[in-house]
Amino acid sequence: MSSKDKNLSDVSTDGISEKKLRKYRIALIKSNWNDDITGALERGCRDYLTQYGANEKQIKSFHVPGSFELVYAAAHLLEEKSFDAIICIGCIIKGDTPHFDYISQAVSIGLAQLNAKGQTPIIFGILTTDDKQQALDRAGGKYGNKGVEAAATALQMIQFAHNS
Ligand code: DLZ
Repeated sequence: MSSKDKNLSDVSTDGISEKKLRKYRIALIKSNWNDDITGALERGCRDYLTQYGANEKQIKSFHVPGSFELVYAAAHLLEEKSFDAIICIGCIIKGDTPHFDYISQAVSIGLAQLNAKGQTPIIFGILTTDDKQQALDRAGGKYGNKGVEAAATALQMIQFAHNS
């Protein structure tokens, strides 16, 4: 997770050549809730993958209404077995009700359960923040872009899945 102290965007992707990368298909599921933030995360994610050598056809985007729906969408795509990594992008911001806790818990547990199947790497590109400013800081602001980190993590996990 992007934070004051840690950033995964420089995660090592050594060993995954452009030629190798061309074989892989990546699903990018974006939640439309807090769209200004998730749009920036999605762009960061896509830009990183294309800069790394993936072409547009290899990255398939899907949009869902809110982060809660990411679990269903990821489970659905997992069943299809046509992707080498599934990146989930969302932004859950604390409000006046306990909604934040229910949604963030459901999403993190749901995605972790799918990931634990060991079938396809599921990448957790979801910001869970106290306020909008913290989200902006991590969506291309002073703490980088969590979407970029999600993309770098996906490449590393694809490499892991295919070399282990
Ligand atoms: C309802 C809701 C609320 C209050 N807050 C957020 C949020 O901060 N981030 C987010 O991604 N989604 C939120 N949602 C929507 C839920 O994720 C979900 O889409 C609805 O409860 C319908 O299932």
